[in-house]
Amino acid sequence: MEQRAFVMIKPDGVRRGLIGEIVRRFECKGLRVIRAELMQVSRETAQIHYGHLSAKPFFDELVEYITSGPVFAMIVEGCEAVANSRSLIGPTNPQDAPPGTIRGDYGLDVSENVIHGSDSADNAAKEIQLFFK
Ligand code: RTP
Repeated sequence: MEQRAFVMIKPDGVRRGLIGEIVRRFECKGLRVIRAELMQVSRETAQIHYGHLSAKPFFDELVEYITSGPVFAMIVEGCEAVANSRSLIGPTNPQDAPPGTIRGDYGLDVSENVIHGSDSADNAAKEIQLFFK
């Protein structure tokens, strides 16, 4: 099924110069990047995006991290774009992410895990609206 996903290279990924490598992986997989922007996430947007984690002890640190520098936000389109993006990205904790996944190859620690991808079609629609208005 054709679908859209929201994917965001987080500030650590942008700082480390991984935009090209990560976009290449999505394109090689067969997903199309139909919109992309290097943007600074506001604290307000970060708090909405991570609202489901507001009770967690690491919430303030998470907002600091995601607003610490520009992110590369993308809309990715193609067959089962949500599930296929998640499989390219790998599990949340890079320690659990197998080599060959983006987090497995480029991340070390759960607090800076390089990239975000929507976990459902509903959240994809909400995130696209939030980040691209
Ligand atoms: P994301 O939304 O970024 O794709 O991550 P996810 O669905 O794989 O994981 P989620 O549970 O929604 O967590 C969102 C982000 O919070 C940070 N985190 N830090 N310090 C910690 O224990 C911890 N746990 C999660 C990560 O940046 C994670 O991607």
